[in-house]
Amino acid sequence: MRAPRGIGKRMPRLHHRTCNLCEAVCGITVELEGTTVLAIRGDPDDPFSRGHICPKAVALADLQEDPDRLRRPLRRTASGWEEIGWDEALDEAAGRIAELQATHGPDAVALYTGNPIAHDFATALVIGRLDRALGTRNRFSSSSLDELPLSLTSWAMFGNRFLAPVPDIDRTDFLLILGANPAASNGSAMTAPGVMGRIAAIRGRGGAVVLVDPRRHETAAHVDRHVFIRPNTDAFLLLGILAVLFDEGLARPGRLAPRMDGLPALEALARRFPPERVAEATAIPAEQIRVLAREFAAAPSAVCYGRMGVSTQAFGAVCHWLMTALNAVSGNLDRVGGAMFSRPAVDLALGAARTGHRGAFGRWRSRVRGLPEFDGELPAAALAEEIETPGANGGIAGKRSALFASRGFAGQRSALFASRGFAGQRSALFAGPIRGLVTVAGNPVLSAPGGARLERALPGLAYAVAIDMYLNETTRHAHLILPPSGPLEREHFDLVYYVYAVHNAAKFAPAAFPRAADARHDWEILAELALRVRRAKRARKLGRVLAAIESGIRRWIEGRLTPQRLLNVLIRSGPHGDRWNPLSKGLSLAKLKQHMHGVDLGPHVPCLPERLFTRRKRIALAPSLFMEDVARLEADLARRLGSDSTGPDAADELELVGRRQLRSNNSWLHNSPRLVKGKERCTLLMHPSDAAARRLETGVRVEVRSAVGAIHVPLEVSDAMMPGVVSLPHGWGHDRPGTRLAVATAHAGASLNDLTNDAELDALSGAAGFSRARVRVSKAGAAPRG
Ligand SMILES: Nc1nc2c(c(=O)[nH]1)N[C@H]1C(S)=C(S)[C@@H](COP(=O)(O)OP(=O)(O)OC[C@H]3O[C@@H](n4cnc5c(=O)[nH]c(N)nc54)[C@H](O)[C@@H]3O)O[C@H]1N2
Ligand SMILES: Nc1nc2c(c(=O)[nH]1)N[C@H]1C(S)=C(S)[C@@H](COP(=O)(O)OP(=O)(O)OC[C@H]3O[C@@H](n4cnc5c(=O)[nH]c(N)nc54)[C@H](O)[C@@H]3O)O[C@H]1N2
Ligand code: SF4
Ligand SMILES: [Mo]
Repeated sequence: MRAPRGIGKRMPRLHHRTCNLCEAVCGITVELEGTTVLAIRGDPDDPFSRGHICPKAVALADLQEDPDRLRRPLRRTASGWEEIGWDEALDEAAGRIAELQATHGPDAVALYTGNPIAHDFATALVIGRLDRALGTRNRFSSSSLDELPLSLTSWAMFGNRFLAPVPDIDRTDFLLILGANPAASNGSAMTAPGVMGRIAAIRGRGGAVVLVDPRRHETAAHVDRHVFIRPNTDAFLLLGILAVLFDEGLARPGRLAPRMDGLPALEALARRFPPERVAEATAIPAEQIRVLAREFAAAPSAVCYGRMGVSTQAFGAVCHWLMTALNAVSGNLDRVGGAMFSRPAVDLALGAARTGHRGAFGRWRSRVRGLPEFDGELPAAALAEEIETPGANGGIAGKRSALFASRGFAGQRSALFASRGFAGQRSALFAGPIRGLVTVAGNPVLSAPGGARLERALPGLAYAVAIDMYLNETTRHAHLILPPSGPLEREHFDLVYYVYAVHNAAKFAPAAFPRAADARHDWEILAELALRVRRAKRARKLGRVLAAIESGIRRWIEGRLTPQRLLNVLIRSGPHGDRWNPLSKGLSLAKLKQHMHGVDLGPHVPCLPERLFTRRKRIALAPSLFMEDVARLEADLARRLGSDSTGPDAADELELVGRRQLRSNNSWLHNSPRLVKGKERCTLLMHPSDAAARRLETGVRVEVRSAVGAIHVPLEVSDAMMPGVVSLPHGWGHDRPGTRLAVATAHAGASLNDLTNDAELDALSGAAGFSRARVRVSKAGAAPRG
C-alpha cells in the first residue's frame, strides 16, 4: 500500500500545510521522500503561525506509518475480524441500517460524530448527506462534551451558534482566563497559534493576565496572578464581578448599549450576588473579587475568556452567558482588545443562517430523560440509556415526568416548548431504543461521561458501524469498521477553526501525497454510505430497479458537488470572496492555492450590530432561557452555604477535574511512540494536605472511586492543586481487551470517564458536567469497598 522505501531514491520534497491535530492551525513544512515523512517543522512563512509548532505535530508522521492503523474495512465474525472489500462493506452497512430503520423507525439508528471531523473540511461539508439519509433524531456529537454551552450562548444572545466571541488577545490590555490551560491545549475556541507567546506579549506591553482555575497549571507560570476557585462555582464569581460593576458605577456598555435588551434584568440579577455572598462558595475572598472587577473595568480594554473548565461543569451555559455579559457590560464586546468576531474566508455563521443551522433549542427531547436537542443534536450523555432502556416514550417518559414535576422542572420545560411553538407538534415521539449506531471519528467509550456504562451498553446494539482508522475502545464494539485515509493524504482547509481565530487568515493545502488506490477519504465513505442507505430505503418503497435509477441520478449530481467545489463556492461568496467578478481582487479557491503558506486576512474589526442574526439586530443580555436557570443557581448556593452541607470535606470526598497534556490529544494519539515515551502521565494530582490526611504519597497506586466506578492510577502529590480537588487527564484507559493499539496498550493509563457520571450534566444545555465528579481516594488494594 505504501511506496516501498529506498526504491528509486528521490530528493526530499517540501510540502506546506496546516496541522489538523488541534485548534491552533499551525503551518507546518513536511519534508518528504515519496510517502515517507523525513521531518515536520513549523513553517516560518505561515503569516498566522509564523513558525510555531508543538510536539504533537510529529504524530502526523507516526499516524501515517502506524502499523496498527486500519487500511481496509474490517468485519467482525465469530472467529475474529476479517478484511473485506469496500463495495461489500458499504452495501452491508447500508442494508443493515435501512433494515433496522424500516422495522423500528428512523430513530432506531443513532449517529455520533467526534471531534476530528471538525478538523477536516471535506467531512464537515459532506456529513449532512449522511444526516439526511439517516433522518434520525438520535443524533449525537462531541459538541455536547465540549463547546455546546458556548454555541448555545451565541445562539441565544446573537442569534447564531457560529457567531462566537473571540478574545482579541493580540490587542487586549487585560485577559481573564477561567478554566482553560492554553499552555497544554494550545488554545481552544480561541485559535491562536503560538498562544503562549501572544499571552506573554500582553504582559510585555504593560497589560495583565489573571487565571482562575482549581489547578495552578502550566499556564500559571505565564500570568500575573493565579486564583484558585472551587469547581462549578464560576457563575457565582462572574455574578459577583458584575455586581461590583453595577454597584460601583463601572458598568459602561458603550457604543452597543442602545442595542442591548435585558440590561436592567441582568443588573437586578447581579445585585443579588454581591462578592460577600459568593465568596465562601467560590473560595475567593470578597475583597479579591472586588479588586478583580475593578481591574477589569479600569483596563483600557479587557476580555474574559473561559473554556473546558467553565463549559463542562454544573453551570456551563450560564457561565458562557455571564462571561459574554461581563464583556458586554464593561464595554468590551465587539471592541478592539475585547471579545471580537472573526471575518473568516468561509463565514459559517452566514452559511448556518442560510441552511437553517443558526441553532434551535429543545424542539425535541431525548426519550428516556427528556434532554433537549440543540441544533438537531441530543446530549451524548443520553446515548447509553437510549440503548439500554426499552419502551417507547409513553411508559418511561410518563413516569419520568412525575420526577421532573417534583423538581419543578416540567413547568419550565413546557414553557420552553411553548415559547418555541413546539407544544404538540411532535407528539408521536421516539418509538423505542437505539438499536443501530454509526460513529464517525469518535471514541465515546473514553470521551463521554459514564464511558464505562456506554461500553456495557454497546454490545446490546443489533448493528454498529464505525468510520475510524483504529480498532479502539469504541470501534471494537462495531460490527464493521470503515477506515479512512490519513491526514497527510488529504487536502486541508480549516473550515471551523478560522471562525474562532484571533486574527483572520486562510490557507488551503493539497494532499502531501495521494491516498493509496484502495483507500477512501472520510468524505468519500460518508457520501457513498449515504447514497447506499438512501437506495436501500427507497428499494423497499419503489423496488430495486427504480431505486437504482434514482440513486444513479443522485450519484451523478452529488459527484459534481465535490468538497473542493463546495469550498470554492463558499470562499467566493464569502466575506473575502471575489463573487465571481473576474476583476475583483477577492478570494477564490484557485487564488488561495497560489499562497502555499496561507494568506493574512487582517485583524478583527468591529462588526455589530450589522452581523447580528437576532430579530431587529438586538443583543439579548438576559435571555429567558438563561434567566430561568437562575433558580438552579440559587438552590446550589443555598446548598453550599447551608449548615447541612454535603460538601466534599463532610464525606471525605474530593472534587475531580480533568486536565489536558501537551503530548496527548483526547483519546487517540497514544499509539504514537514519540508522544507516549517517558514516565507515566496518567496520574492523579492531589494537594499535600489531602494526601497527608489519607496517608498517601507520590508514587503510590491509588484507587479513585466515584459513585459509578473505580480506577487505579499512580498518585502525584502537588501543591499546584487546590485542597479538596484532584485532577486526572482524560482519554487514557487503553487496557481494554480486543483493541489493536500496541503502543497505547503498553501505556494504558485509566479512563477518567469510568468515574464521571452521565447523570451529571449542565442541566440547562445538556453538556457533560465533567467537573461535577466526586471521588474517594485510597491506597489501591487497601480500599474499603462500597
Ligand atoms: N472527562 C473528560 N472527558 C472529555 C473531555 C474532558 O476534558 N474531560 N474532553 C471532551 C472533548 S473537549 C472532546 S472534543 C471529546 C472528544 O471526543 P471524541 O471526538 O468522541 O473522541 P476523540 O478522543 O477525539 O477520538 C477521535 C476518534 O476519531 C478517530 N480519528 C482520528 N482522526 C480521524 C479521521 O481523520 N477520520 C476518522 N474517521 N476517524 C478519525 C480516532 O481513532 C478516535 O477513535 O472528548 C471529551 N471528553
Ligand atoms: N495537547 C492537547 N491539546 C488539546 C487537546 C488535547 O487533548 N491535548 N484537546 C483539544 C480539545 S478537543 C479541546 S476542547 C481543548 C480544551 O482546551 P482547554 O480548555 O484549554 O484545556 P483543559 O486542559 O481541558 O483545561 C480545562 C481547565 O479547567 C479547569 N477546571 C475544571 N473545572 C473547573 C471549574 O469548575 N472552574 C474553573 N474555573 N476551572 C475548572 C481544569 O483544572 C483545567 O485546567 O484543547 C484542545 N487542545
Ligand atoms: S499546536 Fe496544534 S496545530 Fe499546532 S502543531 Fe501542535 S497540534 Fe498541530
Ligand atoms: Mo474538544
